[in-house]
Amino acid sequence: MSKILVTGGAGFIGSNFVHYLLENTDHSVTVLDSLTYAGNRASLDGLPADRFSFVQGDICDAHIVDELFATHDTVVHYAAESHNDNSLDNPRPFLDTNIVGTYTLLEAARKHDTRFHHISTDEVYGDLELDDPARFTEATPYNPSSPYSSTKAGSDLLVRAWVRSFGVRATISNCSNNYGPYQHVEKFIPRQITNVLRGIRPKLYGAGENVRDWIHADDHSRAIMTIVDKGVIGETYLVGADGEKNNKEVIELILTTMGQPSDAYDHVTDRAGHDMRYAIDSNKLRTELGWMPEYGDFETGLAATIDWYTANEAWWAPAKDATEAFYATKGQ
Ligand code: NAD
Ligand code: TDX
Repeated sequence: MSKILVTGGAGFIGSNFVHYLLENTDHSVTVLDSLTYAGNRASLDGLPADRFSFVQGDICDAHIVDELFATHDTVVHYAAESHNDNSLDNPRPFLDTNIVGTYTLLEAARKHDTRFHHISTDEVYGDLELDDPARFTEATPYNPSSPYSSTKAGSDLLVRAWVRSFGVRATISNCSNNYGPYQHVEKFIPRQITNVLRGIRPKLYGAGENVRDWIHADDHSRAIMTIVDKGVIGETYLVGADGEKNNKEVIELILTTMGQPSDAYDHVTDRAGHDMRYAIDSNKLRTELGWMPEYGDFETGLAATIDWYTANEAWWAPAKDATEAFYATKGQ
């Protein structure tokens, strides 16, 4: 039984991980989250008070970080500025949280000899061509495209350096695109589901040929606990569920699942520098640590996600208008 500190636990993947931990293990959990626009305390409502606590604070605040590392044996680090479109608009918070925040946590892990797991993204590898059969592996060279992905790449390199130079007991995982409940309405899948629910036409960037490799957030959570329990210190593990689909297919699937004509969407201004394709080879995690995704079927997971947004309008409605107003300023 461990005391696990989860940074960014009020965000999308972090909150799913906290729910997973409390339902499937006997660990106790503290969340450290500054509740930016992307954090939502309601995602953690109703959790058992004897095993769960919440601290509102910034991962760049060395004092609060030091106090929490002194009293937890394991840290799983999700906190980040996570949205590519925002990073094109204003990169500075990405440097502060993703680089300086990760540095602040690593210094505390070094001081307290804390087991540290760093959550990262497949976007650090850049993108692949549509006709390239290759997938990313742990040996793929870093080649990030956006301010977001370059700061995540920088944070990964800091973790590697702190392992090698200071003996910090850290592992890294790079995961593909997640979907599931509690994802902010700025992101592709929740934006389109909530658009349909609001009677707004879904918005596809450009021609929509860009491919993302979708994984359910619960499969990601299981992968992270597998790495925390069995991962080799200093190693990187890629996490993916063989879920490649292009954006046009996904938007059409959302529309038909929600009872709409499959062409009832708009093509809007493309994202600057838009990565074409991500694809993960997660063989190392599967063969060395024995993890397997449990959601074999994207259609079923997507239908459950649509049901969740339909049933939880009170969770997403407060962010919807401001999100659409921001996109409207960019013709998106
Ligand atoms: P999110 O934007 O939904 O949540 C981020 C959380 O971090 C929010 O609760 C926010 O309040 C918190 N936060 C931001 N800055 C902070 C700071 N300075 N101090 C404390 N808390 C802060 O993000 P997400 O989609 O859940 O992503 C979580 C992590 O997973 C990120 O590191 C991201 O790079 C990585 N990741 C995401 C995906 C994906 O598909 N969403 C895929 C692979 C990896
Ligand atoms: O309205 C939209 N229309 C559209 O076509 C939005 C918001 C997005 N898109 C496209 C852009 C991407 O090709 O859909 C795809 C997915 O977009 P996002 O949800 O913004 O995700 P992406 O940029 O792929 O990054 C996500 O996965 C990797 C997360 O936001 C990152 O945090 C993670 O690292």
